Amino acid sequence: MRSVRFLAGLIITSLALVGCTAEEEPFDSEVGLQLFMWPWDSVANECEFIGSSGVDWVLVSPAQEHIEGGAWWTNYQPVSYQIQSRLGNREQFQNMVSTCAEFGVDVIVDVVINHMSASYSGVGVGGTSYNKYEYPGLYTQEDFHDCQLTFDNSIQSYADQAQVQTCELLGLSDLNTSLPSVQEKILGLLNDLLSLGAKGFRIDAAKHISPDDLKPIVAALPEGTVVLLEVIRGPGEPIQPEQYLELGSVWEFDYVKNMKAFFVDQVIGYVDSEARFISHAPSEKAISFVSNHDTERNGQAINFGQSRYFELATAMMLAEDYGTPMLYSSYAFVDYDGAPRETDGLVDAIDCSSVSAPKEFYEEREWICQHRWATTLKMIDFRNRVHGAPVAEIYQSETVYGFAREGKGYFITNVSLDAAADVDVVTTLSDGTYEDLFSGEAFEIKDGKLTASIDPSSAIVLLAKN
Ligand code: ARE
Ligand code: CA
Repeated sequence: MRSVRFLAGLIITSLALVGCTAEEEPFDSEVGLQLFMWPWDSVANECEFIGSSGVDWVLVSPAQEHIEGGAWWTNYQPVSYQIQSRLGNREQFQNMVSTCAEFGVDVIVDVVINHMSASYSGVGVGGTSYNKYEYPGLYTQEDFHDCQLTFDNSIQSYADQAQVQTCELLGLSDLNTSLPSVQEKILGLLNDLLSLGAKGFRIDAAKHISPDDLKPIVAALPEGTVVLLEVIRGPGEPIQPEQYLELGSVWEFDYVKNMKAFFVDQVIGYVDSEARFISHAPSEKAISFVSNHDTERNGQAINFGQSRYFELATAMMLAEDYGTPMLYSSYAFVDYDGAPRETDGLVDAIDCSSVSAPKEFYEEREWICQHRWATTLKMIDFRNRVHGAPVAEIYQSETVYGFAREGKGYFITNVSLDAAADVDVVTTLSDGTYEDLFSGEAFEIKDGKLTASIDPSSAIVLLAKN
């Protein structure tokens, strides 16, 4: 019964949000969800649940026709601008977008516009015969950069801006994005996706496209198109996310690293709020996240195998007031290249309906369905309810980090693997009995303070009643 009432509450909350127009509800107050490698039909089926959980937008994997092959990353080697991939065809894409729109969920699509394939020749999944630098009806040799800055034309050093933006990333044929004719073709792809109902884009490898080249493309997009840029912050590099902020929002990769340092390595110093955010992109232009498809494979982030930490970090992200949080939902893998299960070159349908909590072990290719975890759903509700309340009363000691959302809510977590922690902390909440959103246990607030023992690897989250 309780859970039914809880869901009904969520539905009302999200309907209230859906009722707001983009002007009333700034992008920074919304919650996103990356559905990595989800086929269009499965996204469509999941969107009713996603909308009711309070998620406002989903980020889906690249939709362009790509090279054939078993690895997941073939989607990042386009061979044409047809909307035809292992995730579905054009009709399925359009159906996904319109179904999600019914439930108040916008679709943001990952677009690969810095490059085409690295693969030298073949036939794409939509039937296009291609050679590297020759993509029939779209691009030919002179549309590509020939950087001549390295022995193989591939990027060797991230310290050299010209290399990063005009040489080949991982050997991928690099479009000469400074050419108006190339910009026009890219714009053609983007407008096509918008015509199918997409709300905006993740610009893949944006770091590798000069902001000067992106500017005319972004400027030509209709008002209200969401532009999110992948510009990974690398220490000491000449290209930094800040150079792209006039074009849109950026993912803050240092946020991901800090979350891992805190939960996995238990380096508590990093989370100290102000010190941490000073070096981050400004909140209103930043996407905060616990992991994406790259960081979960390269060791920089908490990954699905550390599911309890993933759950706690996601909760902390939703409790904080930095950036636009993006949740992540993915599948288990053993090898870097491992793709989800497929039949005849199409990713199999996903069914998350039985998932409500993290598990300790996942089988290879099993869908994790992180966005279905009950604590995550409760934290989305928490985020909506504390909206606008400043962070206050930051508390930190050894393995514990806690903070209030002034008068509205309180979050505290203990990242220790094996030791409980006793705390006696100011919460800004009024006195009374509160139910912890994480454990369901009752906690007493007396003289504004929470006096409690926090279990290892757990959190206590309290929400003001009004
Ligand atoms: C695959 C193989 C490669 C092979 C290549 C060509 O793995 O071994 O050379 O094919 O045959 C994805 C996969 C890649 C895959 C590629 C093409 O992740 O493994 O290569 O698709 O199929 C940099 C970029 C950043 C990029 C990361 C991966 O700046 O933009 O590298 N991220 C995006 C996507 C990726 C995707 C691509 C771009 C390409 O999210 O999933 O690649 O479309 C420092 C720098 C960062 C740099 C990072 C890693 O931190 O600061 O800027 O990120 O190092 O090098
Ligand atoms: Ca480039």
